[in-house]
Amino acid sequence: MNAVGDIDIDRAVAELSTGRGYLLFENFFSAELIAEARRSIYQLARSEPDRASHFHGDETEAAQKRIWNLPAKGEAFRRICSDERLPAIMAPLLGDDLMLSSFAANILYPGAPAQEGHVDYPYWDLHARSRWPRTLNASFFLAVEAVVTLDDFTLENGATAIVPGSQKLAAWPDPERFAAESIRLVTPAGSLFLFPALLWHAGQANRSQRSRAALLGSYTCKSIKPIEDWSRCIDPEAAKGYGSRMRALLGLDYAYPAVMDALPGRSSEGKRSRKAINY
Ligand SMILES: O=C(O)CCC(=O)C(=O)O
Repeated sequence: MNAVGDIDIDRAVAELSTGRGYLLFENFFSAELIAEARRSIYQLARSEPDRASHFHGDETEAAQKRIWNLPAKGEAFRRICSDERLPAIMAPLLGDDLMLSSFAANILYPGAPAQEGHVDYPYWDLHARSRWPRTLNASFFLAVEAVVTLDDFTLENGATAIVPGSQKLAAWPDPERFAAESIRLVTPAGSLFLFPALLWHAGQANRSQRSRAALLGSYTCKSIKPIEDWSRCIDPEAAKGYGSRMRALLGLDYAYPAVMDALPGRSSEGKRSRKAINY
């Protein structure tokens, strides 16, 4: 079996691509790591102002909060997003050189409204269909999403809604179909759920008395421009201390885009070249 820990990679990839389009793992991360990440997120939420969010219409009085650029904001976040099991499951879909496109937190405070059903493919604007190639389809995935629950996800507090199988449609969700076919990912804190960014999904309204927080990781293949511009978000000095997996996910050691004029005069790519420019 092609496995990492007790996860059968081939089955996982089949489920994500041609199956139900999502995987849910309870207790994926240790209780200590989740507690530390949760503490940091609520602390950051107290110290940071409201930040840009999406799929809440023109809402200005946010009852939810985004904390962006998490790789720069603590070792716990770096440990979570660079956990070796994530690239092991995603690599068959996104390639070994997959990168992190965004790693942020979403906090839904009591009273937070539901998002509209959407896809992240790999940005947020597939509703503007003409901005994307006409032939775009679901034959391969440009991004995979990883949601890490920091609080229990319940029906009352906004557990994410998804439509199983919708990753095969490569289409913006139809609201009526979304309402009729969506299910909720009710799961305890410390869970991970994975889905291709084409799966129809949306955070739901928080009708409880307590906040609901999650980490949202978006992973993409290397030819996609990440949502968060790591070259400007991450302090290069601090990044010298990051592990090699983390650096690779941030694309810090990847050669392209390159100033080709600055490269040495040799053949550096192709099967017969001794060394690609990024090795
Ligand atoms: O927080 C959630 O439940 C999902 C959030 C989401 O899908 C998004 O912000 O794109």
